[in-house]
Amino acid sequence: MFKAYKKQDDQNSAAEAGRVPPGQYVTDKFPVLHYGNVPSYPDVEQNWDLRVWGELETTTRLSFAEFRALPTVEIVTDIHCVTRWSKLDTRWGGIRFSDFLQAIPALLPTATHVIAHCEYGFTANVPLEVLLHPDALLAYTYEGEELTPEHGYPLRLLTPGKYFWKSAKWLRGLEFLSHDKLGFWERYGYNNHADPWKEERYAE
Ligand SMILES: Nc1nc2c(c(=O)[nH]1)N[C@H]1C(S)=C(S)[C@@H](COP(=O)(O)O)O[C@H]1N2
Ligand SMILES: [Mo]
Repeated sequence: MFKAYKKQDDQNSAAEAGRVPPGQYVTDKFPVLHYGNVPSYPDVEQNWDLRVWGELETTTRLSFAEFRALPTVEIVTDIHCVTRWSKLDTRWGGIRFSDFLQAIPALLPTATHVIAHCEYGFTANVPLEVLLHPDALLAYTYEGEELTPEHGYPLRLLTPGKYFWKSAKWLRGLEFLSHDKLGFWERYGYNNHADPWKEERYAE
């Protein structure tokens, strides 16, 4: 065990020191990881929308065109998968989550958590405060290009400071809750807090 960690540490260049959480190694590849199939959208304008419901004044639904008309930003961040690969300086574009909140009906003061609902019933739970970080995006470009189908086209969540499983691909809905509720991987034994710096990989 100790030797394996030591070896990985040696592989990381000095420039990366302090940017790679414990037990992670850096890769230049962009692995694809998910449960189940990759959805396809032959006519995305017709076959895709984003629903928003729960602890807010009214439920709403944005069409593809309405969603893509919202103002966008680009951010550069490091991503850390619980299976131990990390990728540094990844560039993502999309709508900042906090800007998105300005474009939808007002949240109720009771809202504390968000469930990302994805194609085929996949879910991920995230505290609202994590999504108020400026790096939290509803992302649809990667390195300046539209997301590829396997990386989440037409929309994924980007959840800063958490293992990458909370960055839910193929997002179709956001549910605001007044309490926490476990998502898909969290129910399968992943740690609900998912902080890579604390190695919160699995539930106790
Ligand atoms: N809808 C959906 N999103 C998902 C997953 C999934 O199974 N379904 N897996 C998560 C996991 S475990 C990881 S590591 C990342 C991987 O994203 P990538 O394939 O773009 O590298 O997606 C996350 N988002
Ligand atoms: Mo993952």
